[in-house]
Amino acid sequence: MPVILPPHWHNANRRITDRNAWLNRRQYMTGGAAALMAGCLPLGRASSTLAELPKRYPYKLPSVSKHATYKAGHPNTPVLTNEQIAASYNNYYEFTTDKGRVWELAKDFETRPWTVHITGKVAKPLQISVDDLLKQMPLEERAYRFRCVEAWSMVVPWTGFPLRKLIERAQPLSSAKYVRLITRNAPQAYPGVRSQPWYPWPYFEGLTIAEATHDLTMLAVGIYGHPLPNQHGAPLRLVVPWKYGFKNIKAISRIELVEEQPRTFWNNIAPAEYDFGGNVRPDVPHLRWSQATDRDIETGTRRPTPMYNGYAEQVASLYPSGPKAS
Ligand SMILES: Nc1nc2c(c(=O)[nH]1)N[C@H]1C(S)=C(S)[C@@H](COP(=O)(O)O)O[C@H]1N2
Ligand SMILES: [Mo]
Repeated sequence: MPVILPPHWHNANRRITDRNAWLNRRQYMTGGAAALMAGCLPLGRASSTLAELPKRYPYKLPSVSKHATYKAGHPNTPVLTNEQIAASYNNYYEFTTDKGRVWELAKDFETRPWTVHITGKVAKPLQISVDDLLKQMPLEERAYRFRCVEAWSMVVPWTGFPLRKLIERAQPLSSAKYVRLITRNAPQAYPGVRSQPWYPWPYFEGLTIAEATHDLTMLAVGIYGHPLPNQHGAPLRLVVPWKYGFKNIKAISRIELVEEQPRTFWNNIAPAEYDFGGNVRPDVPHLRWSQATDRDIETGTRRPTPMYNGYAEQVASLYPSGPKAS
């Protein structure tokens, strides 16, 4: 599979964490140090299952993170977050609202067979298996800062491809103005769907066609150089780094091109708190907390949240009338 080295602005402004160093740290952690380290993980549990995670991947994705020296890139993506910390602090309400437990509840979620449907205002509706996508799409790795509306953030290397490339294959009609994305409808596989029937499942999100076809917008199939673990949204999830985390829908099974602005899961539930755009705006507080800063999930350090999460240079052109209009 070809690996495309992304432009410098996709990347952290330091070396991506060396994978061997990461593995060595894990080996070291199997001793008495493991218990000590476990206490350091915010909400995470360094149980053997989580520590074993990488060994369970059936195959490897091309990764640049083990050998690439990333050039000085974005000032707001200083350090790559520790993989296990990112893998044990997740929002995925289909499993649970407890961020520290998603990884263990999601362990046995079946992601094969998995078909993605692209329908709606397209000349060529498409049904494609995730395995064919993996074979056919040119995969690349990009380190992005990720910012949840709850004011925490991390920096992780995603493997995937621009959503645009998949949309183009379906040949959108000129009437396609928005893209609607839907998580797999699988109540039997999702304990949180069964225990929280008041939510409008399955999870659904949306973007304008310009946002969906923007170069920064990715469909991710991997993280840290291997396939996505279930808690991160396997087998396929959206990554839009200038928007709040809730826009980054997981376990996508359907992509619809539509004429009208679609509803979204969180906008449906709490329209006063979550708008369709979901753009990172430090100047617009959430009804219940400030968005001016965010907390790095590994270091606990707070940074001032930049406009559009630091991607203003790339995305401001999407919002020519200014952020207020978006
Ligand atoms: N299907 C689905 N996708 C989802 C969510 C969810 O609950 N269900 N949570 C969102 C939120 S609020 C965040 S912050 C991110 C978290 O992604 P991560 O766990 O990979 O860090 O996933 C987003 N995608
Ligand atoms: Mo979030």
